[in-house]
Amino acid sequence: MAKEEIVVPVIDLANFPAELEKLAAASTEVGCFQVINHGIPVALLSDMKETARTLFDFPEEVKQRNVNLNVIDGRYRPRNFEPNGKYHESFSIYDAALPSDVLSFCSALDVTPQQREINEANSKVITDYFGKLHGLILEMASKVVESLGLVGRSFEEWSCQARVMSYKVTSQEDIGCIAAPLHTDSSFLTVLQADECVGGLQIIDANGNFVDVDPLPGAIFVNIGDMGKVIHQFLHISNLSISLNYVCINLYMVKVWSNGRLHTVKHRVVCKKVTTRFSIGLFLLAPRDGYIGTEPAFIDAEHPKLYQNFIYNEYRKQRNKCEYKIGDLALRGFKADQEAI
Ligand SMILES: O=C(O)CCC(=O)C(=O)O
Repeated sequence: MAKEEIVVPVIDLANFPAELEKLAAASTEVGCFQVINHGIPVALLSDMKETARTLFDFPEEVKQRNVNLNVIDGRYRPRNFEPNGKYHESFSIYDAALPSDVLSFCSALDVTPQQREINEANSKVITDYFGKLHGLILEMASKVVESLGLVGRSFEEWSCQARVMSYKVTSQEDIGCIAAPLHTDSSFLTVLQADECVGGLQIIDANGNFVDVDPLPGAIFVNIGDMGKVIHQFLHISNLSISLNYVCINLYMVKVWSNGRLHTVKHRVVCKKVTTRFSIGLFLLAPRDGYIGTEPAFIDAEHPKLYQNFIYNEYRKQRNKCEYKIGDLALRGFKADQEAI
């Protein structure tokens, strides 16, 4: 495929079920897509970006108060936190699916009366925003699974981590440098408001080429993460073992039966402009009890279990030990034919 071709599909959320087949192709072959008509008001997207700007302007000691102890990497990361992290700074909210946790994130940053005043306005935007983004991630996860033939699956009980990110590029010499190294996400699914004014997000396409994701104004970028790879296995569906909507079987079973698997996309961020770039991501991580497993109903002789059941945080620990945050490396120790690490 030539580099000029559009490789990141656009999914119109107002056009379902007609888009299901396109969604299946995007999720199994490309591993990402941009979603339009997602229902999050454009004004809220730009308010959230402005709010992000004010959060990063807070003094360092205030930003350091952002700590979530119950998830690995659940805290504010200053620039240079990681060896390649010269440009990158981020806040974390866990569990951003819960309005109470989102509010705790906001109040943790109230230190001075002035910050409290700023945060009152910020809190409203942040809680509205993550309420809507959570609704979208649930809808997209269900639709991705439905596109492969499994109808009515809910991800309501899954925890989510949010990251509010900034990449500060101050010199022309930095253009072309890596702002976030190549990685896969530790989530099942990620929804991301990328900075449409700056760009810089790149994915690896089927031919191993880096391709720019040019954000469409107002669109949300969605990508499949490592847990999608593990859980894809429950999508190898036996028509004997579950009851499926018959229309879905007809339309999508061929894909599921032949080479149906979610594709975990590798991506990175490069410096494009001398400015500060903001992006906001929500990561659908794992069921709240922390266990990731393959549903027994979907394992059969032709589709043996690829991964052991494991605890999500154990996988995150392994991932942190890997020099490159690429899922295949972190998941090695969880293959079904191996002893757990
Ligand atoms: O900032 C971006 O556009 C991408 C962020 C990213 O790759 C991530 O959070 O996994």
